[in-house]
Amino acid sequence: MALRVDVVTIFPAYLDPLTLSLPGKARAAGLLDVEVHDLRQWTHDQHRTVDDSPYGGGAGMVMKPEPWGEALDALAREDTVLVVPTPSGQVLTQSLAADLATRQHLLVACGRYEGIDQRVMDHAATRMRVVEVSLGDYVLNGGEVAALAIVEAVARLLPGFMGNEASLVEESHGAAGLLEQPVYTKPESWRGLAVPAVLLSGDHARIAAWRHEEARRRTAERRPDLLHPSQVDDIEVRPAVRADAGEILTLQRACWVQEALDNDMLAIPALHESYDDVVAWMGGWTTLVARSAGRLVGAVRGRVEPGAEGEAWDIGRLMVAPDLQGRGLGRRLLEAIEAQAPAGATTYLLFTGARSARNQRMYKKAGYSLRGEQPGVPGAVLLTKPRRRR
Ligand code: JD8
Repeated sequence: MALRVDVVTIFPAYLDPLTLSLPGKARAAGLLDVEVHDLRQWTHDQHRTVDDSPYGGGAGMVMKPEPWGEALDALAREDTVLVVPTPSGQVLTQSLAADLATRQHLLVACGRYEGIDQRVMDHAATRMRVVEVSLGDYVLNGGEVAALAIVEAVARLLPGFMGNEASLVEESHGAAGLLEQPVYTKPESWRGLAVPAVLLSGDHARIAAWRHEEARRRTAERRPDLLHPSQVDDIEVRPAVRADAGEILTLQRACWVQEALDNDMLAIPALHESYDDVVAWMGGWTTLVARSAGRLVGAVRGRVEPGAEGEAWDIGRLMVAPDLQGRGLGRRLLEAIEAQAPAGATTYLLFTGARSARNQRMYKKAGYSLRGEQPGVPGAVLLTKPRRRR
């Protein structure tokens, strides 16, 4: 079902770009149906008047309610969302665009002068959802530019439009909420400037880790407001040392209580290990820890799976402090331990609770596939991922 968008303005030609490129393609693909209306068709005087002086005095003119009232009467439907660009609105975000992209009918009211008489929005709110939106903290002369941005931001999120929805996930403000990492294309060297070598390595795990780190670093530099404390620069991922053992034990107990309860597996080994047990296994595994502001907030281990001809990199004990879960640190640690795999490793494998839905979702997003019961660990499932090379 196409998204219907009606735009009302006193400058219809301003919206001509909606017939071009992206919105144009969405219209051609039957995903978007846009119509632009001249507000003056709902005036009845010789001068087709749409504005008058502001009550209470002051500079400029205000848009009259009557033409807008008639326009909304003519265009509104049962499922209409009235979108009103205004510098005093909520700032347009990817999540608002995604919300609007789920709607059936958007009616975009482009104001001019000092704005639209407030009673138009107040009256509309008695019969439809009204969303007052701002493009950002700067002043434009009208709502048309914002209308163009809103329709483009929404149109490209329409199911089936982008062709590969995957790219929507990776982009700025996408699921990870980070800015984009720098991008490069041929030639490998330009005016003495080279492409980062990792991008030519064919090692997809290292490339993914580099891109995530670049996206996170750029976001921390340019838009720290987009980052959750867990993503702020001060999180350092480094090889574990003996002195980390006590905190690893504490984190392990904290993380595996939830895992054991979720999977009714109170016998789970990680929950019953002692400090000495942790010290012991740190000697046999490559172990990474994440520290923030002097606190151990995450850890993970990896080793060559015994008996798999050195081809399997066994990943385990991926832990993120409960208060910091769900913010990408787990994914960051997973990419970091994957990058530690020796050259001969061709597969990553790990297991998690059969009922640990969130863990499994994260692993699948990272490219892992479910492989069924984990041998020898009832209630756990095995997941594997091929180590992709060019
Ligand atoms: C709608 C009239 C002009 C605004 C007096 C200048 C959005 N991010 C944004 N900045 N400005 C707008 C915007 C400006 C508009 C209208 C949107 C209708 N004006 C007015 C108040 C001050 N003039 C916007 N979205």
